[in-house]
Amino acid sequence: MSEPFVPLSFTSLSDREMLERAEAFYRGIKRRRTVRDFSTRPVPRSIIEQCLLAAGTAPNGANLQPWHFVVVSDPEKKRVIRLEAEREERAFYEHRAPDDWLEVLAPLGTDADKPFLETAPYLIAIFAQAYGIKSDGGKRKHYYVSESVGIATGVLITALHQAGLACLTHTPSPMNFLNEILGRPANERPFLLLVVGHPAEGAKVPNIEKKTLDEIATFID
Ligand code: IYR
Repeated sequence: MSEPFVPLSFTSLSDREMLERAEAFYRGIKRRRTVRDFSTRPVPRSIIEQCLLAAGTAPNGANLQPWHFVVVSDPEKKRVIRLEAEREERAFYEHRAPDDWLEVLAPLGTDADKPFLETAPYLIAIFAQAYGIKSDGGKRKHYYVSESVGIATGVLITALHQAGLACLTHTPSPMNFLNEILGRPANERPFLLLVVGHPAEGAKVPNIEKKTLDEIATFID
């Protein structure tokens, strides 16, 4: 039986070093942009594997790690996903989306056409496990599933950016079609479809701003 507790492996840094690292990280992460135009340039699978390992370190409810990542590079599967996603998106843009939603989407220039679902080398379908399956086939309750999978997804996006890749958080809604296409069980619900690759030559992104620190944070001293 392994020890229930082991010493924490932690490196304490000086205040100056911490600030330098925090600034350097912000300089890097603020260059991340959601990309919608992808190149067909291939990406070695080993890079995706490392980023997924990073995602799998995310803090989560009771360490039950309620996520599953399906990495799709097969062109035929990507084509089927595109067809299904575009069907849902057409319904969204043509009649499901309320006007106020379409209004805030307008500056982003999105529409129902999703060619990137075939162009980009990888689609990572992220599934949230509403409950687990025990070895005897019974259900195991999972805790803080959305929070856990959301955090893991954030780590994955950050890892991909750090590795030099671009991604798009795509949320066709509803996206239950992913369970069937990808053969995932009933305890898993699709959380997000991450489109991953290199940006297309000359790709453009919306000219939008992030909120200031004052707008996003309050300090109570
Ligand atoms: N899922 C649609 C619409 C969409 C919704 C939001 I909120 C966005 O930030 C972007 C798009 C689509 O992918 O086009």
